Formats: sequence, C-alpha cells, structure tokens
Amino acid sequence: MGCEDQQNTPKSSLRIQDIAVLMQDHCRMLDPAKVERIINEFVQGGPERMQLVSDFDYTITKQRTEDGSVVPSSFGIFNACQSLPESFKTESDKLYHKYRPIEIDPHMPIPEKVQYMVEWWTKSGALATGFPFDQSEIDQIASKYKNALRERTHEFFADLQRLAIPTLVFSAGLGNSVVSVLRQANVMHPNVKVVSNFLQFRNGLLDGFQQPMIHTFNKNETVLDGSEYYNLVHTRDHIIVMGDSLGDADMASGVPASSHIIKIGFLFDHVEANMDKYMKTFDIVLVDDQTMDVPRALLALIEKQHQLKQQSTAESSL
Ligand code: MG7
Ligand code: MG
Repeated sequence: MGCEDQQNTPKSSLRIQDIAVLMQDHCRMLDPAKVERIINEFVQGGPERMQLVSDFDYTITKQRTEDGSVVPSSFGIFNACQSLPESFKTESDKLYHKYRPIEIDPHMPIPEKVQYMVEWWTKSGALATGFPFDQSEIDQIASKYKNALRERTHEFFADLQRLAIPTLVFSAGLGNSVVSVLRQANVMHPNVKVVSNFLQFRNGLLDGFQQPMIHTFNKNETVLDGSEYYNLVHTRDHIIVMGDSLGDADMASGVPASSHIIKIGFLFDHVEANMDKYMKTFDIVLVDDQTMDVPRALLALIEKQHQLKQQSTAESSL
C-alpha cells in the first residue's frame, strides 16, 4: 500500500550518512532528514525531472581564490572597460555607495527595498547611455576571469549537459559579462540559459539595459512567467538552487508548490554572524567551499540510478 511505502523507506534508498561529500565538516544541514528525503526523490525521478537554477557572481565564480586575487562581479567587469567615460565611473561609484547599504540593510523590509533597487538599476542604465561601446571590451576583461570559476565547474556543466538538465544562470548583474565568462570558460552549452540584464544599443550607441530589469528582489522564476524558458522547465519539478546570497534561495519561487527543491548556499563572508540565517534559508550550507563537488555529487547519484534503470530496461527487452 502507498502509505506503507512512505513509512518504511525502501531498502534501496540512500542514507545521508553514506553520501561522503555531505558528511564533510564544512557542509552543514539544519534538517539532514529532509535533504535525504529529497535526494531520494531526485534519484527516483531521474534527470528528466531535474532543473538547475544558479546565481552567477560568487556562486559560479569563486568567493576566494588561491592567490588571494579579487574576482570582479559581472558589473565590475563592465566598469573596468577602458572606453567608459570618466563620469560614468564616478557616478556609478556614487550610486553603489548610496544603494548597496540599502540592499543589504538587515532592518529595512523588502517591499521598501524594492523601490530603491528599481531606482538603482534604472539610474545605472541611464548612466550607460549615449556613448559607443563594443562587446569585445567586456570579452577582453572577462578572459582574465574564466579561470576564476569554482573548481570542477567545467565538469559540472559537462554533467548537466550529458544529463540534458536545463540550467538557468540567473543574475541581477550584467548578462553580457556573465555570458562572456561562461563562453570563454567553454561551459555555455545549449542547455544553459542566462537570464540577466543585457546592454541595449540604439543607433550604434549604448542605450541602457534591456527589459525586463532583473534586480536583487525580483530574481525568481515569476519574472520568467510565460517565457520560452518557463515552458521548457515548468514540468521539471525537481530543482537544485545554488547561491551565495540569502535572496538567491528564492530564485525558484515561481515554480509549483509541489516541487522538490534543494537549496545550496555558499557561505564565505562573516561566517559566524551569517550562519543562523543561512542554515534557515538553505538546505545545505557550504562554508568556504570553492568547488562544485557537492552539486556534482547529487548529479552523480541521479545518473547512477538512471544508468541502472536503463540497463534493466535493456535487459528485460532482450
Ligand atoms: N549592482 C547593482 N547595480 C550595480 C551597478 O550599477 N554597478 C555595480 N558595480 N554593481 C551593481 O550582481 C548583482 C549585484 O550587483 C550590484 C545596478 C548589486 O549589489 C547586486 O546585488
Ligand atoms: Mg552572487
């Protein structure tokens, strides 16, 4: 009977203590039983039901590099372009110093923050208007950072492609930089879609960002409603979400409530002060982990079971 199945976990199901990567000291879970249950759902459902949604800045790129060099954000890559007018740099810095504290203010309610964020992205788009600009400038700077991706990112994207898992890279940053880094790192496979803010051109001059604006607090699948990508993934109800900021945990909030979601949070800054919130927000919290090993391990479990199923189907049809 169905209810019996739920109570008595089948013998073949995975136990969390047997998944070595999840037992590492720096891998924290508030509710390991929940993670175990969802992993078993993922493994049973197979790759056809999976989708991945990931942030870009400091989630696909490293939070800390071996040689201590700083990795710029996607907006940072744009700002480093030599041909931008001097006034762009000074004005854009001013905006950053005004709005960044609001973005991360732990006391201001989110609805109030939203209007400020819309203001920030709008003013930033207005600054990026009225002068010539060439994508090759971004490409040149991005080429320096294609090695700043987490260890095993290349293998991770190859896994996702092999398993035909739709992969959404969701960024409130600058899409032109995101795509440029991913391309030059050779991970921009056909199953990868970048939803972000892209530069717009008019009469050969820069003309701000294309619509819809993606800011910190609308970065979820509700902005994709009715889009081509939404149609591709809305039946994929097994979701891995990855991010380094608390807001990233909501990236899949537009999906049906019946979905199973594992949220992986990469925590690096102010570990002690942030730990509580990260533990409550993400199912798996990785402290100073600069690799893709944990998400890869989840995919490996899914793939292994999938191969077993395929083998047994092949054998039974002999
Ligand atoms: N962020 C948002 N805006 C800007 C901008 O115009 N310039 C710079 N340098 N940074 C910006 O990756 C998304 C993050 O980028 C920051 C409009 C915000 O902090 C946002 O979370
Ligand atoms: Mg980020």
